[in-house]
Amino acid sequence: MKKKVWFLLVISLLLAACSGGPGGGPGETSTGENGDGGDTAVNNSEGSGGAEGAATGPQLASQLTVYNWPDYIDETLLTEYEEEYGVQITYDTYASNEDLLAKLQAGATGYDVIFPSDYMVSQMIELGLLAEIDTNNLPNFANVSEDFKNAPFDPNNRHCVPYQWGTTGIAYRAGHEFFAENTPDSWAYLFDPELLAHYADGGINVLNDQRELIGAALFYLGYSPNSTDRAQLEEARDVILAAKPYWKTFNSEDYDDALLIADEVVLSHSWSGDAANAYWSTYDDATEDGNWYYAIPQEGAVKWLDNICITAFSERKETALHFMNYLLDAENGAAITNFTYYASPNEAAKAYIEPDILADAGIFPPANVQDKLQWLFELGDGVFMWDEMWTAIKGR
Ligand code: SPD
Repeated sequence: MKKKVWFLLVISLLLAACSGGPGGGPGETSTGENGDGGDTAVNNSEGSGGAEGAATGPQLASQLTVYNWPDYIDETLLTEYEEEYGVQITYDTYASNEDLLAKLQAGATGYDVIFPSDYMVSQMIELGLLAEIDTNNLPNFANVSEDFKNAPFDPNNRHCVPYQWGTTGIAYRAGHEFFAENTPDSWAYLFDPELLAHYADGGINVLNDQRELIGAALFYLGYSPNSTDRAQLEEARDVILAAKPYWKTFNSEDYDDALLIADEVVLSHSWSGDAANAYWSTYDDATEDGNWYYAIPQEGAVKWLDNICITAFSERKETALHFMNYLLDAENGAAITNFTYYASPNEAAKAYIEPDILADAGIFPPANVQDKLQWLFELGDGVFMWDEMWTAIKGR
């Protein structure tokens, strides 16, 4: 199993000589940095990732700004794209869907390609933040599994295409004495103070993500993770506040690194790929085992799909579409999963995904686990109540 190298959270690849980054500060507008007036600025020959203009090749801009979750791409794909197509990529990262939305709403119009999750795609469509696409102009869209096309949050993929999917559960240090006897297969292991007292001194992390953390508390209480019932949300808030003194960190950006540091954390609310990375990064050929395991709680858990989308204000939509098609290439899709340890919705990529990853039930869960999973939906006006609960949780 290939070991991963962890990079800085925010990277900028081959910044244009005078570029100030993604041009995304509040109030800034994208005018095509460095005199790059957007698409049609550069003539490129069409390559394997070509999306349009079969006869003449696509007209690509000289730059593209990409805004993604941390540790969510094999960066060699970015440099290969830059070298092959002469497009310089500025790459930046965000920690949550809500951070992404806040950044765009604050006027960060410099981003071309973004990767929101399911429920956030619906929200962004309603807010007019996403460009429409025509998947007929994406030859590699044919690589995507039918199971992930035409999702309810984006009928007919009119705005986005699937990127990576996964689940949210509990990662735990297998060698810890308490977990030798007890499998944390319930959200109680994150929220019940009596249980927490057994291992809190080893360090517990929760995702710094309001839909995920309040959603987990709602599962624990037997409610829907999409609830907008005030009484249920207040109950979830109180469960979280009672458990909070036992938690060491609220971290969804680089907790995956913390899992690999001795004595840092023994249990973490975790996305499937980060737990799988911890397992495979500590895998010992002699024992044929890793130090971290992953459990999907019996009360149920979230299943999510992150998507590749183009912002409505992008001035390089043709280039963004070309990059989208490049990411949907079968071998490129496999390179992403082989790096991130998240599941790929790219059916054609499976031929190139490492067999250990394909066979890992924590990454590609079997049907009996899938039955326990639920999608998150957009909350409508209920989002204001969730924001209120989150402020109370983070503030106290
Ligand atoms: N390190 C990249 C993690 C991406 C996780 N996206 C999950 C969103 C679930 N709501």
